[in-house]
Amino acid sequence: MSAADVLAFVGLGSNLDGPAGQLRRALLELADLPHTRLIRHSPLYGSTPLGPPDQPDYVNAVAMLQTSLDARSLLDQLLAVEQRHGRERADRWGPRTLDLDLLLYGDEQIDSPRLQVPHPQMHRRAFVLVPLHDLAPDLELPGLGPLLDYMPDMRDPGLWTLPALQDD
Ligand code: ROI
Repeated sequence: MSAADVLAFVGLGSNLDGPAGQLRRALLELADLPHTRLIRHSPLYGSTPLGPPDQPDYVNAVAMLQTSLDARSLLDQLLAVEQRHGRERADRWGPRTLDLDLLLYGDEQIDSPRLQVPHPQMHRRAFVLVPLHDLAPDLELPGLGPLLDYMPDMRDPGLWTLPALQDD
């Protein structure tokens, strides 16, 4: 990792059009981004929807990237991947084919209209916290403190693991 490289974490979510396949293809596309390496990703998890309950369950995961892109360029790349998966940003809380959230970008705190890092809701969402913990249990969330302080009650996290090579 060169001095210019940053570790970034991306949350993936889908609940439409073969969610597990959407995530697997998205992971391949993340591995292919310019100036970026996919270091590893969490298992895929099933999760109950946060928001309106009258939508399908989600599949969620988190990816760890090493990148020399700046945060905004990385965000642009993530939006382009979403677009290729037919993402329409219609309903803020509605179902989606692919959602890619830039969760963390090194130890930076960014608060601009287009980009907030750490992602403002991440520390409240089991479907982000649990896969992030799989990748980096000792992580510090910039401005928030240790990831471990936010881990959900694992007796009922609304989250379950999916078989590694499950077909949709
Ligand atoms: N709920 C779950 N379980 N997983 C998501 O990725 C997800 N994404 C969303 C909302 C609608 C908030 N609910 C979600 O954007």
